[in-house]
Amino acid sequence: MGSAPLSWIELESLTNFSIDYENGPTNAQSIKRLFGHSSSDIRVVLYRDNHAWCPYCQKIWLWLEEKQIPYAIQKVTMFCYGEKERWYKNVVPSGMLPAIALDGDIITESDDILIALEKTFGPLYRGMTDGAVLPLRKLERLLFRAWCFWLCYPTRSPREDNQRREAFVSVAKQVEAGLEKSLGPFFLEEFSTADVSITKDTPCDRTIRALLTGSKG
Ligand SMILES: N[C@@H](CCC(=O)N[C@@H](CS)C(=O)NCC(=O)O)C(=O)O
Repeated sequence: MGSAPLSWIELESLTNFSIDYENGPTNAQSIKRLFGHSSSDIRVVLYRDNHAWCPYCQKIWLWLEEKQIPYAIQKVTMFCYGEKERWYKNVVPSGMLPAIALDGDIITESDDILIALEKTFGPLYRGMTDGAVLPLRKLERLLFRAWCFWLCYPTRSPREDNQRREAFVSVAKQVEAGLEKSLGPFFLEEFSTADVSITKDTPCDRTIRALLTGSKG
């Protein structure tokens, strides 16, 4: 004999969510992160996408979390989900994400944002212009271009498709070799800006699916 599925209210009563959005583990629903500081210590506002998947926003998110810089979050609609909020267009006319307000100054472009944050709060182990980080940032650009060229643009033939796939695999191998060079789990001795930059490219489940199934979906 089957039993009726539980209602949402019944399910909720079985959960014990006591999430500390401000001081607990990172959470995409947070609108303020304090890391034990008080709200008056907040100097940064991060403007990010509602659904927390914009990889460039993730880059800044990760950096702020790793550095434990208190910050506030304002969520913005991406064009693919609907109209961009008018208030955000007043802040950033292009509507592009991410952006930050740092002591009230608006900064866009994820690399420029990280450079500005580093100037104010210091680098995340090794900074954006560090000699060890620069080649890894270049590698990230190659990786991004390779998967995007393979998966975001139509190909004229299976052969061309295969060439792009192989080009991606070749860059992915360079990334793997970069990781293998270090003794630990990060690109350099400690978690750094290099990891933040390259991590931005990893949540691409579409790439993984395409590699595993051979279909671009
Ligand atoms: N070069 C920019 C690229 C940022 C970017 O492409 N952002 C996309 C989201 S991933 C965006 O804002 N698109 C507008 C939208 O979807 O609303 C950066 O590094 O910040």
